[in-house]
Amino acid sequence: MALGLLIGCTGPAEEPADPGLLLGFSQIGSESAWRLGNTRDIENAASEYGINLMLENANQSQENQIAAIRRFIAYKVDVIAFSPIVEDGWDNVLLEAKEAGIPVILVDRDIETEKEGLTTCLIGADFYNEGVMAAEYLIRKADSLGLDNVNIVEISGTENSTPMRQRQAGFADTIAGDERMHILESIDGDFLTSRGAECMRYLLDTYGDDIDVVYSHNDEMTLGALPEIEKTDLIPGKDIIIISIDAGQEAIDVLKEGKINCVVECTPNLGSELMETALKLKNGEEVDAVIHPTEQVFSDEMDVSAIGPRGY
Ligand code: GYE
Repeated sequence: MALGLLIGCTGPAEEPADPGLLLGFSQIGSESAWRLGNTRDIENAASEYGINLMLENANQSQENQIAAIRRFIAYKVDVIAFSPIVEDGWDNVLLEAKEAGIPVILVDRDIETEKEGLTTCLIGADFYNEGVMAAEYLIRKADSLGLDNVNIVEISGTENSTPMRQRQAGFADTIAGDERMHILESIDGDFLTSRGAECMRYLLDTYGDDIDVVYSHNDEMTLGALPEIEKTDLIPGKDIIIISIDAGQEAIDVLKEGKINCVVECTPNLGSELMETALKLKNGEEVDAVIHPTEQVFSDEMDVSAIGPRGY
């Protein structure tokens, strides 16, 4: 008791004033270092801002996410946030939130809908630009190696998710004007390490040493694919150019070992923006429709030893 009082007295400077805001957040799952980092960042930001967070992990299931949003509505939270696992299928539950007068923030991924005003804004990366940056790296690499034909296999993220669609489109649009570039196949790896390995086994069985490039939509799938390449006589990073997205610590370590050539950053640190936005909505203020963090590219074009700790 005495200790509690003492801690209580150590200062309003450290203790955030309680804004009296209850935020319900439905997270997709725990499929990647990115996702774990994102959950951690949102939890930390909530306690920094003194916001009460009801966080639910949907274990990669849209049904679980819909059920969580319904619980948030029943609890009468002030603001709902969620990262939609796929883009479609949200209209009914979001109409229920709208009828209950609860504003909804999209975190990380977008939805597809014909209905107006179901969500207030999106806080997340510009996935299209990530695909563009990955392709621009590849074009520079092909130039520097003097390649005249480049066969690419693409291991893509969860079907119908925003990062899958946009990373694919940004990459495809950017290589479209370059006659050297050919996508042999795009295959669904669901953002998972195990699927990345399975996809790579299939691709190696099918195309063997015709493969010049692996473009993988996240680090986990890349990290699953690398050992499969190493089981053949092909050397990742040398015989096959490896391009990944996320830039979590493990992938950066492998980039430093030379087995990955390029990793496009996707930051999971969206927590502060989420809290700021939730507070504005609670106070009836306007918010920006889209908030994109700035992101960079890490590659063998730079001094990779200088890349600092990533934090996820
Ligand atoms: O790239 C992947 C995660 O939506 C940006 O989801 C996120 C993606 C991220 O599982 O690792």
